[in-house]
Amino acid sequence: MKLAFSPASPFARKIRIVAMELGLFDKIEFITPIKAVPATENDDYARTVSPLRKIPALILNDGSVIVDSYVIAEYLDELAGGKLIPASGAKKWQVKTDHSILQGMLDALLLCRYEKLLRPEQFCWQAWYDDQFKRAWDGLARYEAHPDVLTRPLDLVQIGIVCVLGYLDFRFPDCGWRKAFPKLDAFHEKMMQRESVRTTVPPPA
Ligand SMILES: N[C@@H](CCC(=O)N[C@@H](CS)C(=O)NCC(=O)O)C(=O)O
Repeated sequence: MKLAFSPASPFARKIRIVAMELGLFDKIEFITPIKAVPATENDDYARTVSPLRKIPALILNDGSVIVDSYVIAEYLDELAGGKLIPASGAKKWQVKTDHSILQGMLDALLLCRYEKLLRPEQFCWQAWYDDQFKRAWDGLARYEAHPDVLTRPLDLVQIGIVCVLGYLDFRFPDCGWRKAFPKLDAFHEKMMQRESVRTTVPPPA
C-alpha cells in the first residue's frame, strides 16, 4: 500500500507514527504526489485519490483509497489487531471523541497557518485567526487538566497530542505552549524517546 503524505503534514505524521508503532511501516510506500495547499490545482489527485485534495490518503494494493487520517489509523489498527483504538465500550467512544477534538485542534491551526500564508494581508481577519488559535489552545488546556490521558499505555489520543504539539513547534514556535502547559511539555519529552515520534518531527521549514 502507498501513503500520499508530506513530511510537513501533522495529519500524515500521525499515520507515520501509527504505522511504526504497529509494525506496519515497512509495508507502506510513502509518496509525495502533490503540494497540498488550498488554491493549488491538483486535478489528477482530485480525480484519482480524493476530491478534497487533502493528504494523507492511503492507496491500497487493489487501487482503492482510504482518506482521512482517523479512518486510515483505524484501518491500520485493525490490520495490526487493534492496539491503539479500544475495540468497544466506553473507552472506545472516549478515544474517538478525544481524537475528534485533537483533529479539530489541528484543523484550527491549519486554518491559522493558511490565513497568514495564503490570504492577502489586507483581507486577513485577526479576530477570526485569534478565535481559531484559541480553540487549539483551549484543547491543550483540556489535556493539561487531564494528565491521566498522558500516562496511560500508548493510544491514538496520545499520538494525536504529540502531532498537535509538534505542529505548534513547527509553525508557531513562539506561542509558548511549553511554559503554559508543563505537563504536556513533560509528556512530549517522554514521547520523543520513541523512535516513531523522534524520526517524524517535521523538517525545518
Ligand atoms: N481531516 C483530514 C485533514 C487533512 C488535511 O487537512 N491535510 C492538509 C495538509 S496537513 C491538506 O491536505 N491541506 C490541503 C488543502 O486543504 O487544500 C485528515 O485527518 O486527514
